[in-house]
Amino acid sequence: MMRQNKLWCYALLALLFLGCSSKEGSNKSTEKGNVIEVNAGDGIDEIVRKSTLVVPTKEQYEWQKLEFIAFLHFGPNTFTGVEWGNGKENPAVFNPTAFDAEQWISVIKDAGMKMAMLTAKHHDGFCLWPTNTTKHSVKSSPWKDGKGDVLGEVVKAAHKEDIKIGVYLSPADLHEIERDGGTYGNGSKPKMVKIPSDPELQASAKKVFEYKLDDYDALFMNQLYEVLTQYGTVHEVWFDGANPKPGTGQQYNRKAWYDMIRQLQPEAVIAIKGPDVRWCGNEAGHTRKSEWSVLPVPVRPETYDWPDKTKDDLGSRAKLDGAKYLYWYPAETNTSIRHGWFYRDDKQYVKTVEELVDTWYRSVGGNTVFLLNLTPDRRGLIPDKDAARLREVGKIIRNSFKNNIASTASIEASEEDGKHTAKRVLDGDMDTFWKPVDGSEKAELIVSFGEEKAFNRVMIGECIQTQGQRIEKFTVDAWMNNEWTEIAEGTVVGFKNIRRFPMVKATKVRIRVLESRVAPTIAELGIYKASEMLSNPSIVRNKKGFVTLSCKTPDPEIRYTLDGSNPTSSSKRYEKPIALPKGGVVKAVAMIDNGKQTSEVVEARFDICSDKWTVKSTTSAQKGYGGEKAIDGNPRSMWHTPWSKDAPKHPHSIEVDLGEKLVLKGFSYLPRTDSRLGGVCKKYKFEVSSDGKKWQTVKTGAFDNIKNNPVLQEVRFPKSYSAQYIRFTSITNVSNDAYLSMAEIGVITK
Ligand code: FUL
Repeated sequence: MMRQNKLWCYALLALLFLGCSSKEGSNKSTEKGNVIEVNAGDGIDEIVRKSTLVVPTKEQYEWQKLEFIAFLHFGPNTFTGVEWGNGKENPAVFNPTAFDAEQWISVIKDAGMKMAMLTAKHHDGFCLWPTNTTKHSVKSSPWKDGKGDVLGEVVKAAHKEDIKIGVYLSPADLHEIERDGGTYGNGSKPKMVKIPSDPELQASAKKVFEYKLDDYDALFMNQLYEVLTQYGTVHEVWFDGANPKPGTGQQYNRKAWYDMIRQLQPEAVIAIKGPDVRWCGNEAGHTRKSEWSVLPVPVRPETYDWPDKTKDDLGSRAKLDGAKYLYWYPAETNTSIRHGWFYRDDKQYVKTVEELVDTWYRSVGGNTVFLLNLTPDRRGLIPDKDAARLREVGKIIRNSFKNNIASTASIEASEEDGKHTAKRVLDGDMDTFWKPVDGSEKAELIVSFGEEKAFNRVMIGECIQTQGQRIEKFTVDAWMNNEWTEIAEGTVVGFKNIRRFPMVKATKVRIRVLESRVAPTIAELGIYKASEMLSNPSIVRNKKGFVTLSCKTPDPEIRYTLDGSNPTSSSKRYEKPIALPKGGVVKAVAMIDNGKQTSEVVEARFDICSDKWTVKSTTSAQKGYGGEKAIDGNPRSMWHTPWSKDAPKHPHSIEVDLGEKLVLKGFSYLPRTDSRLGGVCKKYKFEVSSDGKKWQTVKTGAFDNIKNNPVLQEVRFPKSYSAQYIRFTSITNVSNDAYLSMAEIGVITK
């Protein structure tokens, strides 16, 4: 009897609970927006449901559709060969000899890029347009007798070709730190300032703004005003978080910047240190396996300061749990075609077509916009080598995606919600979509060709503009030999997810959504036959100085040269490791089909090898991470100082005996190559000695931008030194803590 009573009680409670929750259910808001608040009592299921209500703003969606856009780093650094100028450059250094913005735009267009974003002002403060705010601009340079306007010419050329314009305006301004009476961090009190401040501009202004600004902020906002009012429509404004000289006390009124941009250029997205577009978190072109556009943010976006988001997982269910606000904050993958953001010289590494296409697949096909940096040279042209590669990239991408073999196929779904039929996936319209009923988190689509088709790419896009981002896991299966075989798998989709796999032949393709939020949507599906590229050879040299050439494509013939010329089918055939202890240039090409199909010509430059070198001492080392790892020719191993609690602090030194007297023209430092920043050196001292006792300091300095872009650092001395011993001292690292790490140390003798 007791038991029965208890059961009744439970049943009653359950009914009450169901009643409450269904009542609650009917009250659930379905309002969409680019920010959705999470309520204190919301459980994870409700948060996940809410995350599907988060959609991009119109401007964010228009930006996402651009897919592939160009950065252009150009300025005094192009002529001085540094990554970060110091603000003290003489404007006379800026003097391109054959500047032609139309060449830039034609390369950008041929590469398939849709926007050109110019560094109108980099950290050195030099303005590439004739500003009224400072003398430090093109007006003071000999280029076109001070009458030139880089931004103006880029805009003119871009508009002719229907390329959109973005502007990068560095908030950090070293010229305003360094010049006498400079405004940056001068301690001035913010006061109400009219923008534009110039009376003439005010007289013709459609609107005069007024904000509380200190001296530098006022100057900066006047610069912003000029670029936003004198050059037509701007579609992206890029605010860099980097600052070569932090600690001046300069504060920014970012809210005022954003407010003015919204009013002057309502179509523009505000990127990086801003609310619309997120930095992907690195400058190397690394992409996440799962790139979410819906992220938790801890405060209302209006009060957020947009810190860099570098973690791998930014938006999984685990990250949403406990969120305060859910926000549409899509990622932009930014990386440079060369090592470094500015043109340096002809020896500077230029990424291959293979590398660029691969990054395109991972970024555009991984739910981000690909912002690829181009480096106009001292002539004022995109270097020929880079231009040719970019044009090839455009050709490959266009050819690969010109024919969607699914467009004439038939399609059926495991389930439809009545309105959003499977057919919509193949109607070529990103605004229509297929969707099963809410609650069906798993569902599948089957595309039938009616005959066997060959293909190696599948592209899926969600209808993010109205349905947000929902898919968490899916597979692509092909119907071959009367059964389904899984040919690819993926995690999140968002605007676009492209899967690459070896060519298959099948009559049907199945997309199985295995996990999703509420219910998946698919706006478009594309199936393509892309021509496969022959892999480029890789060129690796060991400590002993032997160079090995290899290729991922099976059984290619590899031909190479050592005299700097481009290898052809009659060049020397690679058979065994090549001895190159003194260094040199190796150029190689892979060929199949008797030379009918060839890879790109790739090249590697080596200096003297470390075979004769020995480490004399290091100030300290973690067990297993000794100094010898810094000269072992293996970029994956490293010297690392101890990471115990009471670890020795900076400075840290390594002394190397080169085993012979050499004429040294410089040195190189390769930071750790595992994508981590622990112990990466920032400030250094480099000394040489002929006997290992008496030392001479030949260079002290800092590796500019190494934190964001930890690639090989090559430092040339103003003159040569003859020495047998070298000592490298790390004075600080990028995080200002105790550690130092070093993948390789090298010398420059060429
Ligand atoms: C970084 C800057 O410091 C680099 O010089 C470059 O402009 C890159 C895009 O952003 O933070």
